Amino acid sequence: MGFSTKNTYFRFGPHVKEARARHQPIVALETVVVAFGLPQPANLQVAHEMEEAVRAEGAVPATIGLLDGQVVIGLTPAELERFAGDEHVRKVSRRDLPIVLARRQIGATTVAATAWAAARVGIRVVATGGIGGVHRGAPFDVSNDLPTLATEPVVVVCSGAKAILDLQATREWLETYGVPILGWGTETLPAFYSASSGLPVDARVDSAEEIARIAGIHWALGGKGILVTVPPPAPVAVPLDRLEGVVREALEEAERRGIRGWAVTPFLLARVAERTGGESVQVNHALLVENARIAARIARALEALSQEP
Ligand code: PSU
Ligand code: MN
Repeated sequence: MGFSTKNTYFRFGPHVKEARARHQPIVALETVVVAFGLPQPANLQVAHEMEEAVRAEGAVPATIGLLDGQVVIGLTPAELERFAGDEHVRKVSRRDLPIVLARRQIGATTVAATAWAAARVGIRVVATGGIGGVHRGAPFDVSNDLPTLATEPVVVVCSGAKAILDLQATREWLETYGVPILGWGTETLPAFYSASSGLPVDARVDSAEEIARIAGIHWALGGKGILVTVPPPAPVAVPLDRLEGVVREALEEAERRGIRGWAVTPFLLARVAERTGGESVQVNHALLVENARIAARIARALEALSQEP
């Protein structure tokens, strides 16, 4: 027997099926942030608000997750709810895909697994909060989000990499693998909770149309991922040094408790949320919705560009 490449491993939600038939712009959204990145009940609320933000900009949201042995592209509201409160949900990065599919478990997709799935079905834009990256003090711990950006032709809209990471090393990694980093109305890389890390982006961009043009050329030249970084909304953003103490304490605690692998990021986010009395959750919430909105505008601009003669 051969291993068939005929794809029975994907299933489209009804709204995404319709959007594809009508050539409407689509934005892929991840589910790890719902299952592991935010506390209840904010998680489900944010997931809905992200979908609404995409719709308000004239695009269609495709929230992605694994159910019953398939990658679902466009979870229904009832399906999405399962990701917000089921203790059996697994965090799925690319290495976990075949395992969770074979076992027909419920799996929330990271940025890596979401971007990978999006690329398989021709969706070119993904929105998230902060991507994974190179961990501080553990340069061998590199999120699969980075190599996925190096191999999949997608625009990932985020507020930089999470502040718990080594941002300079993350930036260098992306440079090595040819991933352009664009700043939405900014010259410097945002730092998730904060407007700026002080590190430069590769180019400041001020419109979705310009991003679409850059992406179109990148792909025509054989390039793959592009990172669009959006500063967190000003009213909720916190100064860079404000949360640094809390982040350091959380990192030390993770080390002391021997937290490793996939569990590191959810642990750190939860600790920072606790120690800031929910302030970090408020910023995370606002930036996720904003990033979804901008991703929708980029998806629309890409769709318009693809229709040019
Ligand atoms: N953005 C957020 N919160 C999150 C994430 C992104 O605002 O929790 C998730 C994404 O799914 C991303 C993952 O892929 O964190 C990174 O995890 P790791 O460092 O284990 O690769
Ligand atoms: Mn890791």
